[in-house]
Amino acid sequence: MRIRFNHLLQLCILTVFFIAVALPAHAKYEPLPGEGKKIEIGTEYSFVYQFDKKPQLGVSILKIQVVDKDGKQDTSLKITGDSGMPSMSHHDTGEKEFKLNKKGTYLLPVDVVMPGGWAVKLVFRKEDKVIYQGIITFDI
Ligand SMILES: [Cu+2]
Repeated sequence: MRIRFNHLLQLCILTVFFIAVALPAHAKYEPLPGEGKKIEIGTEYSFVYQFDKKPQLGVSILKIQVVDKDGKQDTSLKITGDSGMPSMSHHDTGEKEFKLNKKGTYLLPVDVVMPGGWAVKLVFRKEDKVIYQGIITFDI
């Protein structure tokens, strides 16, 4: 009896440990408000995002515009997006870099290959240092 109880206790401690480790890693991605809403990155930058059309099956383009604290457009950041279905890992694209167009808008194609819940995890870097992480979720 005593050994079983100890095992149970160990299992509990392990479970609590894994939850404590796993949750903050997940929570690092701030859930983003809707399209077109201004999102602050610290005090230096802010951005808005928008899809070229309401996301549907097929490729949608995710567009991001960054401005500095004076409201001037900024293209010095590196942005990556990892799109996939949180409920299944086999669609995950891994971190793909947004491409800048001539107008200084960051663009990333998001390929929605099946109906369900989708997420795009965004990472913003300034000189290779991560300054912001956010997640966009939507249902098709
Ligand atoms: Cu799927």
